[in-house]
Amino acid sequence: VWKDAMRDVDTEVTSITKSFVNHVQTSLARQPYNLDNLGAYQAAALSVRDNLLVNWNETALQYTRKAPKRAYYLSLEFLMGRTLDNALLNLGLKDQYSEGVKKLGFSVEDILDQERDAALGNGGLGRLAACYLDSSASQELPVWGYGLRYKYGIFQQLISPAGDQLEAPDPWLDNQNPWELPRLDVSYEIRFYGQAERLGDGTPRATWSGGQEVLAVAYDVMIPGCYTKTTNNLRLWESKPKRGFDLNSFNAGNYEGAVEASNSAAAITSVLYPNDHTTFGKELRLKQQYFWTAASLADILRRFKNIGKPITEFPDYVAIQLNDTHPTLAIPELMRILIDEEDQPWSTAWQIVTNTFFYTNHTVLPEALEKWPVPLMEHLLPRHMQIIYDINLLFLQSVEKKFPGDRDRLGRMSLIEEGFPKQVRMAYLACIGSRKVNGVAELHSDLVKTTILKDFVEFEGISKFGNVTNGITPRRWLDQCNPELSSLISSTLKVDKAVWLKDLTRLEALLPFTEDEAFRKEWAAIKQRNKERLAHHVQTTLGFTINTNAMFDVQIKRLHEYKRQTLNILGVIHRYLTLKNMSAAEKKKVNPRVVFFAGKAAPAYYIAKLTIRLIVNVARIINEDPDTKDLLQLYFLPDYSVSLAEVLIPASDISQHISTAGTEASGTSNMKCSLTRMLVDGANIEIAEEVGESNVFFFGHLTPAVEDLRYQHTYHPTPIEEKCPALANVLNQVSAGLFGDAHVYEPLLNTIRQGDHYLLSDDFDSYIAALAMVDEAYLDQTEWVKKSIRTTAKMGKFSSDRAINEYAESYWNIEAQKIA
Ligand code: 26W
Repeated sequence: VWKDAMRDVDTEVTSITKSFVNHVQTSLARQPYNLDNLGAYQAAALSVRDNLLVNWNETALQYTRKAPKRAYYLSLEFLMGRTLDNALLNLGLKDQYSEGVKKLGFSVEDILDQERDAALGNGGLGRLAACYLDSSASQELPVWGYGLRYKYGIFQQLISPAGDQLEAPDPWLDNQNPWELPRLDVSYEIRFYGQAERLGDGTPRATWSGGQEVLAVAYDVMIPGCYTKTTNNLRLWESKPKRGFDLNSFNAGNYEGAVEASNSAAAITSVLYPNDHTTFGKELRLKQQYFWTAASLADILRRFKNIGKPITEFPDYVAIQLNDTHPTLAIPELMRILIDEEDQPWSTAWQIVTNTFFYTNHTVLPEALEKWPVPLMEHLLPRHMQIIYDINLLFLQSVEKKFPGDRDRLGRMSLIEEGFPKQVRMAYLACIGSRKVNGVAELHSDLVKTTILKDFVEFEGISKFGNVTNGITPRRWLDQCNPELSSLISSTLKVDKAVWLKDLTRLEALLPFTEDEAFRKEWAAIKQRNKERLAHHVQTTLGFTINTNAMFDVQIKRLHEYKRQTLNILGVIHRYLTLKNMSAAEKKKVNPRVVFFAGKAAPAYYIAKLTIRLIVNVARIINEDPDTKDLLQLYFLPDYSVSLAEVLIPASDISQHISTAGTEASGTSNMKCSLTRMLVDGANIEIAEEVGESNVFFFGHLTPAVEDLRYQHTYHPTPIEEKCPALANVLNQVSAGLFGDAHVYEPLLNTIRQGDHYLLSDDFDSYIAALAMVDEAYLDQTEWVKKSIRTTAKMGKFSSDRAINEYAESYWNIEAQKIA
């Protein structure tokens, strides 16, 4: 329907060149004949934006007219990457634009390459939010995102000559952002600090006054669906001072004082916190969380009020998804509005709240569970702290009723953790304030229910707790980043990509083609060209020459001990040492391998940064060693980003997902790499269930064994020399300075020698054995390509369309809206 016969491509191309030239002259005020690629990108983006705006307006209008129930996705991170290519593909205009700009003397690739990533996120959680927006629009669901418009996104990663990670700011807005619309007319006043006083009139009401007030101003980002008119909205808030500056101070000659308030207001949305899985209890971060949830709720409430329904019907029109605990303050904030401003009784307010919110947990690592010090909360948000105490009191009373006299349980379940200082447990607040709670893969959701929220399952009943296995958008992660594979699939299946991209289970029809030699050849040839594309990229950006006849092995994700990049690099060293001891004849049988790492470390995460340094310095030695360099190469690619992932993933033969069992909630790059992968964690088990165990390489201990092993490490430690001589040897070589810096790596190596919390010494031998199996399997190229095809064919489940439909049906209760 979308690609209807009425579309006349020639006319489209002509109107594209017209609109392009028009934007060059009138929006950019430049001349078409001496335009550079950046100018061409801007003109093309503005011209595409015109298309999006028409659809975006119509979508908004229809939602307003029909007033369906809507869902709002609150996420502190949206890792969007680039927009132009995605928009062109979703609009079905890529070919027309390519031709149009070619006529004007540009290449579409060069133009696309000018765009800076919108990198308003750290890793998995932020990219998941971006995939869900794409799927919501593509599935025609009325879903809006709410986030913050950080002036600086995730830092740019540089690697110093010594191999250390350095961080530079990410000024992504410097060249202007054609994809956002400032909405200076949409703004809200947000209060901090001040005094809260209960009215004491028999109602639960209180007043909150004084303190600091800042403005939240809306910036809207269009989210086009794939082959549909539906174009949803991502609303990002920017902070601004309520008054430009203090005129009294200015007039009194105190110029610095005059801009101080203005600076502190602007600081709220100035930078994305670069921490993944760790909190530091920083006041500015808490300010960000409240600023964003308060502005979003005010906006949602205003829209609801326009429908003219009684406030008790709020949950019939609004579902709010909390992406991890970061937006949990929305719960006491909605209570505050309902009680203090709408004059609702407590029980009605709680009823509304607990039917509106849904909470997704993304990690069970204890250090990643957010807690805020009570004194900080009391100071910054005095009214919310009162409300949290009230919620807690009533909650604990009902627990006491169900489990009389169980004091331990009350202590465990309290929203307030005792200690100095006391802390508010945000995951518990999110849990009791929500209609439903879910994890992000079967294994992870089970762990949520049996570990961190066990008491809550016992108290509230199991039916409140569910699972929605993560997904990824096949538009970006197949069609856009691997266009040749996409067209091979369409031509082989004789199905337009408009169909299979929106119903990824159709890929199953590829299975019979595993037996088709011509198809397999083409499949392998595309992989080869993708490898060359990556090699070219590395050559031009870093100056390294890569052996494209080797197996490409990637580990691409945030640096974290639980993800075990260390296991991988120690495995590489083991391989290197083994190669060094081989005869020429033995070496002939070895399959060359290139190992790529990419990923950022939190700036204060010392051990993660040391891992990067080790990788870089091992690479330096290995890549120069004439004995081995044809058989083993190692690269750390700096500044991992969505755009770099789009080049790396289609080129990979194998991707490593080797976290300690039970620690990775889901993982999503495992889905993107849609070929052979490793270990028993997160969604990997479900991937193996789908694609078949023969197409993945598992190793190591399983989740139930982890606790026992850790107990052994603590109370009956065995020296590594005894337990795992191969690993001991590798550690000793590093200690001895084989890769330079003799003592520098000791703190990293000691995490394994002492405690070994992530069980490297337990899993090392079976890890090496699994890698050998991978080598073995790769030698049989026919079978290897079959594995690759089978894996892709069975990836249907991991489309984010499937995931978002589960949320829509089983959580939010919203329906698709056809935009005419
Ligand atoms: C406040 C500190 C903080 C910051 C970020 C705590 C926790 C987080 C995130 C929840 C970390 C994260 O990104 N988790 C990842 O979420 C992905 C999407 O569900 C999963 O695929 C990953 O397994 C999980 O680590």
